[in-house]
Amino acid sequence: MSIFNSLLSDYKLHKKTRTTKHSSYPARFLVPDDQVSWKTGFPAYHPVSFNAPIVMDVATPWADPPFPDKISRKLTSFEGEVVFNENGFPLNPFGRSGLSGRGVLGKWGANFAVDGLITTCDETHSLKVLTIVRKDTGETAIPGGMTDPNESVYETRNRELAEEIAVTTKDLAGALYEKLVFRGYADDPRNTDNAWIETSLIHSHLPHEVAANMMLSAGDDAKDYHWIAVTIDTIKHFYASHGFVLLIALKEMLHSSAVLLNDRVQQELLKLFDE
Ligand code: RP5
Repeated sequence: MSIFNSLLSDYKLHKKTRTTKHSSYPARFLVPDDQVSWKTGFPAYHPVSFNAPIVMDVATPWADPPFPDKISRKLTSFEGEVVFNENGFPLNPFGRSGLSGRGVLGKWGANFAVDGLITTCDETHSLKVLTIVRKDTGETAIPGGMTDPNESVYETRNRELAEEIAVTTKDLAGALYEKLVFRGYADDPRNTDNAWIETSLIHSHLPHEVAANMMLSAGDDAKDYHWIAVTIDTIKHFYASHGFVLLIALKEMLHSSAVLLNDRVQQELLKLFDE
Protein backbone atom coordinates (compact mmCIF):
# COMPACT_ATOMS: atom_id res chain seq x y z
CA MET A 1 0.00 0.00 0.00
CA SER A 2 1.36 3.48 -0.80
CA ILE A 3 2.11 5.88 2.05
CA PHE A 4 -0.72 8.06 0.69
CA ASN A 5 -3.30 5.26 0.87
CA SER A 6 -2.08 4.23 4.31
CA LEU A 7 -2.45 7.79 5.66
CA LEU A 8 -5.83 8.12 3.93
CA SER A 9 -7.09 4.99 5.66
CA ASP A 10 -5.84 6.21 9.10
CA TYR A 11 -7.39 9.62 8.43
CA LYS A 12 -10.83 8.22 7.59
CA LEU A 13 -10.81 6.38 10.94
CA HIS A 14 -9.36 9.48 12.71
CA LYS A 15 -6.72 7.34 14.36
CA LYS A 16 -4.63 10.30 15.62
CA THR A 17 -7.69 11.67 17.42
CA ARG A 18 -8.45 8.30 19.00
CA THR A 19 -4.94 7.15 19.87
CA THR A 20 -2.69 10.16 20.58
CA LYS A 21 -2.80 11.04 24.27
CA HIS A 22 -3.22 14.79 24.80
CA SER A 23 -1.31 15.93 27.91
CA SER A 24 -4.37 17.35 29.69
CA TYR A 25 -7.00 14.79 28.58
CA PRO A 26 -8.24 11.79 30.55
CA ALA A 27 -7.91 8.36 28.93
CA ARG A 28 -10.28 7.86 26.01
CA PHE A 29 -12.83 5.08 25.78
CA LEU A 30 -11.39 2.43 23.46
CA VAL A 31 -13.25 2.51 20.15
CA PRO A 32 -12.49 -0.39 17.77
CA ASP A 33 -12.10 0.64 14.11
CA ASP A 34 -15.36 -1.07 13.16
CA GLN A 35 -17.33 0.86 15.82
CA VAL A 36 -16.10 4.36 15.00
CA SER A 37 -19.14 5.24 12.87
CA TRP A 38 -22.16 6.67 14.72
CA LYS A 39 -24.27 4.48 12.41
CA THR A 40 -22.85 1.34 14.03
CA GLY A 41 -24.53 0.42 17.31
CA PHE A 42 -22.17 0.45 20.32
CA PRO A 43 -24.37 0.14 23.48
CA ALA A 44 -21.31 -0.20 25.74
CA TYR A 45 -19.93 3.18 24.59
CA HIS A 46 -19.75 5.48 27.67
CA PRO A 47 -16.93 7.98 27.13
CA VAL A 48 -15.72 10.26 29.89
CA SER A 49 -16.76 13.90 29.43
CA PHE A 50 -13.94 16.43 29.63
CA ASN A 51 -14.15 20.21 29.37
CA ALA A 52 -11.01 22.19 30.23
CA PRO A 53 -11.79 24.89 32.85
CA ILE A 54 -10.72 27.68 30.47
CA VAL A 55 -13.34 26.76 27.85
CA MET A 56 -16.11 26.59 30.49
CA ASP A 57 -15.21 30.03 31.85
CA VAL A 58 -17.77 32.50 30.44
CA ALA A 59 -15.08 35.20 30.52
CA THR A 60 -12.94 33.36 27.92
CA PRO A 61 -13.54 35.47 24.79
CA TRP A 62 -12.81 32.73 22.21
CA ALA A 63 -15.00 30.09 23.91
CA ASP A 64 -18.65 29.20 23.26
CA PRO A 65 -21.18 29.13 26.14
CA PRO A 66 -20.82 26.09 28.45
CA PHE A 67 -23.75 24.31 26.74
CA PRO A 68 -24.48 24.28 23.01
CA ASP A 69 -28.17 25.25 23.36
CA LYS A 70 -27.03 28.82 24.15
CA ILE A 71 -25.05 29.23 20.90
CA SER A 72 -26.56 31.84 18.59
CA ARG A 73 -24.68 30.96 15.36
CA LYS A 74 -25.59 28.03 13.08
CA LEU A 75 -22.95 25.32 13.46
CA THR A 76 -21.28 24.61 10.11
CA SER A 77 -18.79 22.07 8.82
CA PHE A 78 -16.86 21.40 5.60
CA GLU A 79 -17.94 17.77 6.10
CA GLY A 80 -21.68 18.44 5.58
CA GLU A 81 -24.70 19.22 7.75
CA VAL A 82 -23.85 19.06 11.46
CA VAL A 83 -25.78 16.28 13.22
CA PHE A 84 -26.77 16.57 16.91
CA ASN A 85 -27.35 13.84 19.49
CA GLU A 86 -30.56 13.50 21.55
CA ASN A 87 -29.12 15.91 24.17
CA GLY A 88 -28.39 18.65 21.62
CA PHE A 89 -24.61 18.13 21.39
CA PRO A 90 -23.02 18.29 17.90
CA LEU A 91 -21.53 14.98 16.75
CA ASN A 92 -18.04 14.57 15.33
CA PRO A 93 -18.50 13.93 11.56
CA PHE A 94 -15.74 11.27 11.62
CA GLY A 95 -17.45 9.28 14.37
CA ARG A 96 -16.71 8.30 17.96
CA SER A 97 -13.51 9.75 19.45
CA GLY A 98 -13.60 8.06 22.85
CA LEU A 99 -14.17 11.33 24.72
CA SER A 100 -17.19 13.63 25.01
CA GLY A 101 -17.34 17.32 25.92
CA ARG A 102 -15.23 20.03 24.36
CA GLY A 103 -11.75 19.16 25.67
CA VAL A 104 -9.57 22.24 25.20
CA LEU A 105 -11.41 23.43 22.09
CA GLY A 106 -13.25 26.73 22.33
CA LYS A 107 -16.16 25.97 20.03
CA TRP A 108 -18.81 23.28 20.07
CA GLY A 109 -18.71 21.57 16.67
CA ALA A 110 -16.08 22.66 14.17
CA ASN A 111 -13.18 24.87 15.27
CA PHE A 112 -11.78 26.38 12.08
CA ALA A 113 -8.05 26.63 11.38
CA VAL A 114 -5.89 27.47 8.35
CA ASP A 115 -2.50 25.99 7.45
CA GLY A 116 0.09 27.57 5.14
CA LEU A 117 2.21 25.06 3.26
CA ILE A 118 5.37 26.45 1.64
CA THR A 119 7.55 24.35 -0.65
CA THR A 120 10.53 25.05 -2.88
CA CYS A 121 13.13 23.20 -4.94
CA ASP A 122 16.53 23.93 -3.41
CA GLU A 123 19.90 24.51 -5.14
CA THR A 124 20.23 20.74 -5.73
CA HIS A 125 16.71 20.71 -7.25
CA SER A 126 15.36 18.68 -4.32
CA LEU A 127 11.88 19.37 -3.04
CA LYS A 128 11.80 20.93 0.44
CA VAL A 129 8.90 21.76 2.79
CA LEU A 130 8.99 24.58 5.33
CA THR A 131 7.97 23.13 8.70
CA ILE A 132 7.78 24.29 12.30
CA VAL A 133 8.49 22.41 15.52
CA ARG A 134 5.39 22.88 17.71
CA LYS A 135 6.04 24.22 21.19
CA ASP A 136 3.26 22.09 22.72
CA THR A 137 4.17 18.62 21.41
CA GLY A 138 7.63 19.06 19.85
CA GLU A 139 6.30 17.53 16.61
CA THR A 140 6.97 18.66 13.07
CA ALA A 141 4.02 20.55 11.60
CA ILE A 142 2.89 22.74 8.75
CA PRO A 143 2.59 26.28 10.16
CA GLY A 144 -1.00 27.31 10.88
CA GLY A 145 -3.53 28.14 13.53
CA MET A 146 -7.09 28.93 14.47
CA THR A 147 -9.09 31.50 12.53
CA ASP A 148 -9.91 34.75 14.33
CA PRO A 149 -13.45 36.17 14.02
CA ASN A 150 -14.20 37.71 10.59
CA GLU A 151 -10.83 36.69 9.11
CA SER A 152 -10.61 35.30 5.57
CA VAL A 153 -8.59 32.11 5.00
CA TYR A 154 -5.80 34.11 3.36
CA GLU A 155 -5.72 36.60 6.25
CA THR A 156 -5.39 33.76 8.77
CA ARG A 157 -2.72 32.06 6.66
CA ASN A 158 -0.70 35.29 6.33
CA ARG A 159 -1.01 36.10 10.05
CA GLU A 160 -0.01 32.60 11.16
CA LEU A 161 2.98 32.43 8.79
CA ALA A 162 4.12 35.84 10.05
CA GLU A 163 3.65 34.97 13.75
CA GLU A 164 5.20 31.50 13.62
CA ILE A 165 8.11 31.90 11.18
CA ALA A 166 8.19 35.57 10.09
CA VAL A 167 7.17 34.86 6.47
CA THR A 168 6.02 38.13 4.86
CA THR A 169 3.33 38.76 2.26
CA LYS A 170 6.16 40.03 0.03
CA ASP A 171 7.82 36.57 0.27
CA LEU A 172 4.48 34.94 -0.63
CA ALA A 173 3.91 37.32 -3.55
CA GLY A 174 6.87 35.66 -5.28
CA ALA A 175 5.12 32.24 -5.41
CA LEU A 176 5.23 30.34 -8.72
CA TYR A 177 2.04 28.55 -7.69
CA GLU A 178 -0.53 29.15 -4.97
CA LYS A 179 -3.66 27.10 -4.36
CA LEU A 180 -6.23 26.34 -1.67
CA VAL A 181 -5.94 22.55 -1.87
CA PHE A 182 -7.89 21.16 1.06
CA ARG A 183 -10.83 22.05 3.33
CA GLY A 184 -12.04 19.51 5.85
CA TYR A 185 -11.62 17.58 9.09
CA ALA A 186 -8.24 17.71 10.84
CA ASP A 187 -7.36 14.45 12.64
CA ASP A 188 -6.10 16.31 15.72
CA PRO A 189 -5.49 14.85 19.23
CA ARG A 190 -7.66 17.63 20.74
CA ASN A 191 -10.83 16.44 18.95
CA THR A 192 -13.72 14.99 20.93
CA ASP A 193 -17.18 13.61 20.12
CA ASN A 194 -18.63 17.12 20.29
CA ALA A 195 -15.81 19.46 19.22
CA TRP A 196 -13.21 19.07 16.49
CA ILE A 197 -10.80 21.00 14.25
CA GLU A 198 -11.36 21.57 10.53
CA THR A 199 -8.69 23.17 8.41
CA SER A 200 -8.07 24.87 5.08
CA LEU A 201 -4.66 24.29 3.50
CA ILE A 202 -3.12 26.87 1.18
CA HIS A 203 -0.04 25.70 -0.71
CA SER A 204 2.56 28.13 -2.10
CA HIS A 205 5.53 26.87 -4.12
CA LEU A 206 8.35 29.42 -4.12
CA PRO A 207 11.30 29.81 -6.47
CA HIS A 208 14.60 28.91 -4.81
CA GLU A 209 15.85 32.56 -4.84
CA VAL A 210 12.79 33.75 -2.89
CA ALA A 211 12.91 30.86 -0.40
CA ALA A 212 16.65 31.28 0.17
CA ASN A 213 16.32 35.00 0.92
CA MET A 214 13.48 34.81 3.43
CA MET A 215 14.42 36.15 6.89
CA LEU A 216 12.80 33.37 8.93
CA SER A 217 12.62 33.16 12.72
CA ALA A 218 10.49 31.01 15.01
CA GLY A 219 7.89 32.59 17.31
CA ASP A 220 4.46 32.18 18.92
CA ASP A 221 3.43 28.45 18.85
CA ALA A 222 6.67 27.47 17.02
CA LYS A 223 9.93 26.83 18.82
CA ASP A 224 11.95 26.21 15.65
CA TYR A 225 11.61 25.82 11.90
CA HIS A 226 13.23 23.57 9.31
CA TRP A 227 13.23 23.04 5.57
CA ILE A 228 12.78 19.27 5.29
CA ALA A 229 12.88 16.71 2.50
CA VAL A 230 9.71 14.79 1.62
CA THR A 231 10.39 11.16 2.45
CA ILE A 232 8.17 8.36 3.76
CA ASP A 233 9.84 8.76 7.13
CA THR A 234 9.37 12.55 7.42
CA ILE A 235 5.75 12.32 6.21
CA LYS A 236 4.92 9.71 8.87
CA HIS A 237 6.11 11.94 11.70
CA PHE A 238 4.02 15.04 11.09
CA TYR A 239 1.63 16.40 13.74
CA ALA A 240 -2.07 15.42 13.44
CA SER A 241 -3.10 14.83 9.78
CA HIS A 242 -0.48 17.22 8.38
CA GLY A 243 1.39 14.39 6.62
CA PHE A 244 -1.82 13.42 4.85
CA VAL A 245 -2.76 16.96 3.72
CA LEU A 246 0.85 17.57 2.65
CA LEU A 247 0.51 14.62 0.27
CA ILE A 248 -2.81 15.96 -1.06
CA ALA A 249 -1.05 19.25 -1.82
CA LEU A 250 1.94 17.57 -3.49
CA LYS A 251 -0.34 15.35 -5.59
CA GLU A 252 -2.19 18.45 -6.79
CA MET A 253 1.09 20.21 -7.68
CA LEU A 254 2.44 17.11 -9.44
CA HIS A 255 -0.51 17.19 -11.81
CA SER A 256 -0.50 20.96 -12.26
CA SER A 257 1.02 22.51 -15.35
CA ALA A 258 1.90 25.66 -13.35
CA VAL A 259 5.01 24.10 -11.76
CA LEU A 260 7.73 22.32 -13.69
CA LEU A 261 9.25 19.72 -11.38
CA ASN A 262 12.34 17.93 -12.66
CA ASP A 263 12.12 14.23 -13.55
CA ARG A 264 13.81 13.03 -10.36
CA VAL A 265 11.39 14.95 -8.09
CA GLN A 266 8.44 13.76 -10.16
CA GLN A 267 9.56 10.12 -9.87
CA GLU A 268 10.08 10.47 -6.11
CA LEU A 269 6.61 11.93 -5.67
CA LEU A 270 4.94 9.34 -7.88
CA LYS A 271 6.31 6.61 -5.61
CA LEU A 272 4.46 8.14 -2.64
CA PHE A 273 1.20 7.65 -4.48
CA ASP A 274 2.09 4.38 -6.28
CA GLU A 275 1.24 6.06 -9.58
C1 RP5 B 1 -4.28 21.42 13.41
O1 RP5 B 1 -4.24 22.30 14.52
C2 RP5 B 1 -4.63 22.33 12.26
O2 RP5 B 1 -4.28 21.73 11.04
C3 RP5 B 1 -3.81 23.54 12.59
O3 RP5 B 1 -2.51 23.40 12.10
C4 RP5 B 1 -3.70 23.54 14.09
C5 RP5 B 1 -4.37 24.69 14.77
O4 RP5 B 1 -4.13 24.66 16.15
P1 RP5 B 1 -2.97 25.52 16.85
O5 RP5 B 1 -1.71 25.36 16.02
O6 RP5 B 1 -3.42 26.94 16.85
O7 RP5 B 1 -2.81 24.92 18.20
O8 RP5 B 1 -5.12 20.37 13.56
